[in-house]
Amino acid sequence: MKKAFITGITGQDGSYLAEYLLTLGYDVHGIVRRNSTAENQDTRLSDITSDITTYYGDLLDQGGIERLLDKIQPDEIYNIGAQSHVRISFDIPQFTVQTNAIGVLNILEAYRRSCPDAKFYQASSSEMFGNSIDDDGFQRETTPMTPVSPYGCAKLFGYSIVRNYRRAYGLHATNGILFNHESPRRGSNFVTNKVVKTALEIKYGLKDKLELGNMDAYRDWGHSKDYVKAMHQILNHEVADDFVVSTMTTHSVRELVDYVFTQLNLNYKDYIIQNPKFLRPEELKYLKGDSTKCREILGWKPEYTFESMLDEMIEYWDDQIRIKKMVLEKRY
Ligand code: NAP
Ligand code: G4F
Repeated sequence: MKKAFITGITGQDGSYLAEYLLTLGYDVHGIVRRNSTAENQDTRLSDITSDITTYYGDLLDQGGIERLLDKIQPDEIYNIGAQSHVRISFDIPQFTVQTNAIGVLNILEAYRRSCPDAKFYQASSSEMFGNSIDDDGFQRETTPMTPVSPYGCAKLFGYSIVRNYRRAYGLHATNGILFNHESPRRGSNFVTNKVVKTALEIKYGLKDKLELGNMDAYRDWGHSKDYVKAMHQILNHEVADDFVVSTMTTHSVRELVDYVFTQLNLNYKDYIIQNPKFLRPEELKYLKGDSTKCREILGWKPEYTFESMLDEMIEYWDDQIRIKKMVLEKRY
């Protein structure tokens, strides 16, 4: 039985990855950060808590991570934990850099010293490209990286130090350069889940407006369930390498909003308010990833489309908001 160690197991990707690895017969271990309220600790893991082993841990605590890797001796390490919100990285830049840059170095050092025969995956991001685009309108593995946020700068350090450790120490250390990916488990302060959830609240009369920032940014949006399969394939490729993972399509935030509201028979123009609070000091304007390398070498391709991913989120939030409305009506 192969052993996997996952940081960020309580998040969107970490929880889907844990479920996916269980279906492949893995023994899954992961770290959970100590939270002052236990109820907020592992809500996304509720279906699999008895099938996995979790430990308290934090990427900022290098000694703790090293002791765990020493004890578990995993075959595969997935470093998915991060402060993952780009706009919030402007509010808490030092914490973001500590976790997303120094945290990567912490776990790489622990890996190098405790279990150097394991394979390592680093959750790198299309945010590292910043506003750099190739002439054909895509970003790919060779596109220059010029990040435009503390988050992107920190992720670029993480990506670079993984490549450095691969070459310097011969470690099987890989990077997945993932473009945006979503699901019902997405945090509701990211734009997809915020739009879908608020549109349903409007439909059920619980809210009357949706406040957004820049609606003219473009993103290449896929589904997290497809992307965690790519993580497993990248780590298990015989040569440690870096791969872009994307749908190769792009949509604006406005198109996203229009699609969701139209599915609910609403006109988004009646409900949107632009609030500067949600703008970023510097914005990444356009993302469209070329994942040819990942498709040709690993045989990966996404099953979800932009529309089917959003339809699943709409269905999920429709159930949640309907229940919330019933509970509120019963209470008062
Ligand atoms: P997410 O839902 O925000 O999950 C992030 C996870 O990291 C959570 O479990 C969080 O735990 C944990 N974490 C935060 N700070 C930590 C620390 N100091 N030590 C240990 N764990 C910590 O993010 P996601 O969407 O699943 O993304 C997973 C990874 O992929 C992240 O590294 C993200 O930057 C990267 N990425 C995401 C996308 C995307 O579109 N989703 C695209 C490219 C790259 P708490 O709940 O305790 O905070
Ligand atoms: O959903 P977002 O916050 O995702 P963003 O900034 O693209 O970052 C996500 O994808 C990265 C990969 O490229 C990951 F590395 C990162 O961890 C994260 O998962 O924002 C998407 C777009 C942005 O252009 C933003 O300015 O939506 C725009 N937007 C407009 N109004 C908004 C809002 N974003 C948020 N979160 N909230 C708004 O009200």
